[in-house]
Amino acid sequence: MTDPLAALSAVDPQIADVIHREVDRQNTTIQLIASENFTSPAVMSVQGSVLTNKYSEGYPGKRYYGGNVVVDEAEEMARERACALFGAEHANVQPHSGANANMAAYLALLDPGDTVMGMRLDQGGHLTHGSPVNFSGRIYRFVAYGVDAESECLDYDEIRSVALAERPKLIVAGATAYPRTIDFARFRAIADEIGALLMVDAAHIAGLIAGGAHPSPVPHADVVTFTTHKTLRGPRAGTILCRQEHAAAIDKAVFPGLQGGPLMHVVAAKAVAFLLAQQPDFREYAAQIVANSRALAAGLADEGFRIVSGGSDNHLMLVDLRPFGVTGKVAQEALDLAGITTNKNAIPNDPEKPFVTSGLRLGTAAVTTAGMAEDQMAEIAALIARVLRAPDDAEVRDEVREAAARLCSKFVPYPDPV
Ligand code: DSN
Repeated sequence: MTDPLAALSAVDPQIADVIHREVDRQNTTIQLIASENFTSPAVMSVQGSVLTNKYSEGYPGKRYYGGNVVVDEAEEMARERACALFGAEHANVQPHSGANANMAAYLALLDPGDTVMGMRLDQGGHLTHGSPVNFSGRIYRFVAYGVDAESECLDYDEIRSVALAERPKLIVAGATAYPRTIDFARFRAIADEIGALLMVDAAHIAGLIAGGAHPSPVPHADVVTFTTHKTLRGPRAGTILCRQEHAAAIDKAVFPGLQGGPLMHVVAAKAVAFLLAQQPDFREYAAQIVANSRALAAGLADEGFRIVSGGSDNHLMLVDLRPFGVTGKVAQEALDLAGITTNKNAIPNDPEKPFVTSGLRLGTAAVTTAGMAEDQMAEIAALIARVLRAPDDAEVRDEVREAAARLCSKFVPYPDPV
């Protein structure tokens, strides 16, 4: 087969080599980062197309440049497919990322200094949900909610108490490290009680929602933001869904409020991802992600790890490493050397610093795309335990790396050159 990077190799062999080696890394090591996935060759071909050349500031039919008649169709398709997939009234498919989508939503709905309620970063939220080092925490007055100390699940009575005391203009639901189902109807009821708007950051679970494996926030939220590259398996980017009453404000916030020209090659790739997520096999995929997450969590619990909140209802779990006497940092580094890619993550009320942590966050979206199922999750749990019982043992790490490569050779995400 011809090497699709042959032209690149002739111009820039160093970057071609980086791509070859990264394909090899993704094909031969186990990918368990909860926010990652293996996007399809179809999506990647659109991202590498001539659509990258087009300047399209504005929206379909109302652009600031000529020559948009063709790409307008791509953005219309992306908008229509996003609305159909999620049952939304309006979609803006231009945000370059999830952070941009959140920034645009705040710009549309809030004034600087307004009070907003979001989930604490160290208990599962996101930087853009009010961290003091992020624009969100600097421009708006964020108040935080977290998880219950005992159950490690969202405590809706406590969330309601904070909302009644603080009267935020906007409540942000959604998380980057929360392993349980989120009750969006409860959030709506709390928002309604104080006359607040409700925004859901569904970045992590967008694919589960599309595939019917997690309840949808769309009927309950004023605005839903998400990324398209996590469980949704599309290009690296963001999207905003909203009720019609917010459509004009959201569109104005994205452009000209926040971004210039949209990345039309990525907008078109989002259209492809939305189409693929409408297919029946995507529902099977979403259900298998959750089945795999439950199986991996159960396998790790059997090995002696403590699983935060006792399990997983979605694509991810948080693993408390303290029973093994290792930190998240040590575990991530040892597993990396053993061919298992993970990220250290704070667990609720973590005594360690954020760069060290006592936990790992593991997700099953990518391994499920590769075709792995429950049996492989049990195998992976055993490999992780083997490494973390002796994180400094190079021989163990080498043996596990070989075992991981053997496992991956049966589930290769990119068997053809990309
Ligand atoms: N970096 C993403 C994640 O890993 O969850 C959030 O932005």
